[in-house]
Amino acid sequence: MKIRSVDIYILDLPTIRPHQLAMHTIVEQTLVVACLTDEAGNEGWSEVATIGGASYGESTPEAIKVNIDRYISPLIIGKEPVHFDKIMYGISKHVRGNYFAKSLIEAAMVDLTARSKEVPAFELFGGQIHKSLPVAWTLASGDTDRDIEEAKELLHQKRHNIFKLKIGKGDPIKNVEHVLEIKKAVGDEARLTVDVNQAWDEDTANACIARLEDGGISMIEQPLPTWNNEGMARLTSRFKVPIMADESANSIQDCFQIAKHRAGNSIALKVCKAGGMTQTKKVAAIAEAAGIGLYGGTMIESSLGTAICAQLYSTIPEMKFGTELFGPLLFKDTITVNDIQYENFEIIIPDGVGFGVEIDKEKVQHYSREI
Ligand code: MUC
Ligand code: MG
Repeated sequence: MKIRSVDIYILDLPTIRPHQLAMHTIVEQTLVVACLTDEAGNEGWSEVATIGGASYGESTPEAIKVNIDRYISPLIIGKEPVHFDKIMYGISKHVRGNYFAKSLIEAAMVDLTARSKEVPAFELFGGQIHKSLPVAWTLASGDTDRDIEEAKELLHQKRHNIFKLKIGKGDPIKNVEHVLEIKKAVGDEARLTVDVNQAWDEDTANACIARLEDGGISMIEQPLPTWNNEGMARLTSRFKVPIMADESANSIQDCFQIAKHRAGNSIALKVCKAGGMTQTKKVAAIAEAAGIGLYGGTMIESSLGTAICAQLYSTIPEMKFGTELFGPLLFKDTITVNDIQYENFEIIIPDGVGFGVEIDKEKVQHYSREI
């Protein structure tokens, strides 16, 4: 059944507490949601999330919407969504970059297709391998005592035993002390990682990672700016603690270069960064071939975006570092009728038809805003 229309919504969804990253503090997360309708009136829905307008990455919510409305929609109207890979190849010939926009459109075609076949979307990606995956929580309240309290409570609830600490804002030495204080408080009960979000130069990274490694921190995510693959390679060979590429690992070509130059020995997958589910599977193949460990990353999507990532990650054989698909738990509200389930430190992969979550159209309207 051919695609008849494409509707793109920008939503601001409030968080349960401020979420502080090196470059931006999230109090309202901006989501972009797509609805594709076919000629029979069937719908396919998808979501991507963005962080801090243009401060995290190049894809802003407004650019995603405008570029889809103007340049991508005309390339998919009248096409059969079941040909999503062929259609995306066609789009790549006319639209450069714009990975988040491409990811949003591909996922909506996947949802439409899976629903028409009455199967979960992971059936279109070779089948589900994992029924659940480990899930980290990000401690990012901006306050050490509050982070410790949060970690202890979540351990007690058996919701998370892997914590990622957002650092990189302010004095690097204070950042390290903050991390080590939390590590001391939670001890061996939890695994702690840090995400610097590109905030350090190489000298700072060398000094800080040495102390973090000694302190038992188990992963260092994107310590250097995206342009500094050579620096990332030097850190990777110097330290035993895994160095993870996140913002520097977007397209399949980026990931190939990272693998080739060992500019990181682990990669944070994010469906939106790679330009869609199909491309993310290709990133996973590059990593598998190069012996690079994979992590199921998030841009802090709500339930729909999280279901898309969860279903895709569930088809990848080796998710060495687990996932951080905690997004829905950071929001005050949801845009789907059913919630993602978390149990015993893991996310349960939704396995209903499509992405396994049903959109709540009233909520989409309620949280929508104009450009
Ligand atoms: C990022 O940089 O990884 C993921 C978890 C979180 O707290 O922020 C995001 C973005
Ligand atoms: Mg990151």
